[in-house]
Amino acid sequence: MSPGIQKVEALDAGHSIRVQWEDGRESCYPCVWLRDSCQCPLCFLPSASARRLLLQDLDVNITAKEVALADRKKISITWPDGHASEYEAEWLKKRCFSEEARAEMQADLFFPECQYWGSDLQLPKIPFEEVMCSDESAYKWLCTLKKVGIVLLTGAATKQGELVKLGHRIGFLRLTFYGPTWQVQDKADANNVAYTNGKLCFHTDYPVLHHPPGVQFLHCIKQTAAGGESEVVDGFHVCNKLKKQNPEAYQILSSTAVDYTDVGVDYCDFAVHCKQRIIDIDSRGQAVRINYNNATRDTVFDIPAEKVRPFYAALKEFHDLLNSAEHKFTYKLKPGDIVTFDNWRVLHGRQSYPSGSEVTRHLEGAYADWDVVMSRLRLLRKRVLKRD
Ligand code: OGA
Ligand code: NM2
Ligand code: ZN
Ligand code: ZN
Repeated sequence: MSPGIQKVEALDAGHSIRVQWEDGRESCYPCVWLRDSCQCPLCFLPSASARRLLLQDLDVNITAKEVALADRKKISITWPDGHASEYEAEWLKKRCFSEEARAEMQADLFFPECQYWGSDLQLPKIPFEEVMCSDESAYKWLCTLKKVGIVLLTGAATKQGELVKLGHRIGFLRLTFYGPTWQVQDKADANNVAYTNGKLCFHTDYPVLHHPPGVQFLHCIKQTAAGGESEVVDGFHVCNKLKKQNPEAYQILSSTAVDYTDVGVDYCDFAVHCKQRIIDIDSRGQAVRINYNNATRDTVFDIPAEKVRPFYAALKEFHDLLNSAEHKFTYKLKPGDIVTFDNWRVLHGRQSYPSGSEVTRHLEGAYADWDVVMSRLRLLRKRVLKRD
């Protein structure tokens, strides 16, 4: 419950409204935003929770003609053309423009909490069946996936189809050229290095797509006796380390556009090309997405020759930090395990394993987009914590 409103007044020649709350705090709202955010049925379509008002009908220099307070829980504004708007205290409080209030709202929307880890990772585990039938467990799963970047679901059936069920649990899976789900096995004439028995160095999947899959699922159906161990590393944690230890390498990797390529046939034929910075950063220089798969990094390299060697030196620094004993966590999937991880943050790899005439190792894989996963996470929180 938000505090009631003590007083409301126009400010700044009618361009802003100041609200004084019962707890002594105050908030200021620009009139152009208030008019744009009118919740009346002409300006807002509640069934879509969307604005009906057209920007062409918004006067960006608008001022309030009259401001009134109704029973401390609501303010009303009359605009120069006679249009009237009402805003509830609670609605206004959430949208306060103060730095603290905005930070609180953003945290609520985007779950920014982040726990970095290294070789000391305590791999979070939840039974698959619980995630499938309990909202509390599904909420815990997705909260932890967002915060830690990796969660192991245990006890799934050892046959194909479990990831399709998991996809239905969140909403839907991400289709790619490798199919709705895909089979990681040692295959003849493999159309991807993942489909061999070879070692896979730390990578993120599918940097050749402009919007790489945000979340990855790998379901172990069969596991080889020798080799085939999994490795993971917290890419964001390593990026922080690299930035401190070698700012120049960090600068190069976060600014150089690397060419990626993937050409072949699977779900359908494909010829995919893309440019990505290996470390995508936000406006504060913080890593927000790692785009790195050495196998699909193109031999075409669109930078001046003199920048090539410094680039490789920077990449090697990153590679060495990723692979340091301090940072990497090694484990081995058991049949029935499903590892779920943040493919924008966590780099993964596997040890090689012996090849043979029979299939000794089989993982089913699938992708989901963060938008879909975050959507489910918000809905589960609302239900589990009984809040809006
Ligand atoms: C992949 C992959 C890991 C494994 O298929 O992209 O990383 O353990 N597989 O086989
Ligand atoms: N697979 C596992 O970037 C990549 O090529 C990742 C994708 C083949 C679907 C591998
Ligand atoms: Zn209106
Ligand atoms: Zn992979």
